[in-house]
Amino acid sequence: MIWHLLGAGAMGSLAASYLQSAGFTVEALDVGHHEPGKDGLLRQLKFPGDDIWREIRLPWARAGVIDHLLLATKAGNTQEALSPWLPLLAPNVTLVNLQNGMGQLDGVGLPDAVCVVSAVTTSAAWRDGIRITVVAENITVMGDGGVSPPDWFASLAQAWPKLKWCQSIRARQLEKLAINAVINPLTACHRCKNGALLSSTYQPEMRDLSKEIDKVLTAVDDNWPNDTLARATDIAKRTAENTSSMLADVLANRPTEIAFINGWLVREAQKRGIAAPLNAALVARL
Ligand code: KPL
Repeated sequence: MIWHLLGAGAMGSLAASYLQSAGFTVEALDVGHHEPGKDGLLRQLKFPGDDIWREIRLPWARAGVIDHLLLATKAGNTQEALSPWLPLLAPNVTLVNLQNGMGQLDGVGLPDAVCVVSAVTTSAAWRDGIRITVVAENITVMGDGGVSPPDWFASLAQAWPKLKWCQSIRARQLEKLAINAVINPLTACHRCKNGALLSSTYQPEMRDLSKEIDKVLTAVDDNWPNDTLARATDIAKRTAENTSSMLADVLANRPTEIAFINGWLVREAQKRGIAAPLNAALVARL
């Protein structure tokens, strides 16, 4: 089985290393920024507690049908990155979506029989050139709405720490979205590491934003647990030393994923006639 990787950033490369450790072949799809003179991509990863860099090589994909795709581009690049590969996707391609945010696959032109497996992780890693520092290997859940996982999942779960199959994946996606909607924009606005949000300076802002997110998500999902502040606080603690992906984007002058995180919440709020001024302000600012 060949897995194709679209988006070899921090999380995509980390997932590729787990796939390789599980014995799968991983080939990279070019996203248009070909690293010159190379027949593939080189990545070096440092895991928590390690002081060595582990090297992985991802050859460029050979021509052929793509039947297993790991999508890990920035949410805003989804359409542009996927478009050239759409004609090569098998009608029943399995697409594991490891992106932040919601709504980015809407209308991109995937085959009708695509099986989308959503992956939700609170692991944290950041990339500097070819080097990826893995800050925390936390729980990752995957699911496609079905009770039992596909065949490949058991081998992957041997290599991917704390990977679980989850039937109620939509609830997990909303929980992750809520966490990202607090940590990412606040760290990006204040240019601080995730753990700094725990200081008393940022607590009132974190609390008010979490409350507004709970209000919107309660309208989206009757079973929303209303615990955004507690969850965001827990993840800020567990990933204290990480630079959030949104702050990394701001520092590198890249577009942020705000439209697919807080922007998604603002759109859901608008559909239901709910005010979400704090989220709207963050979208406007970032
Ligand atoms: O997902 C993240 C991100 O930065 O995008 C968290 C979990 C907040 C880790 O930084």
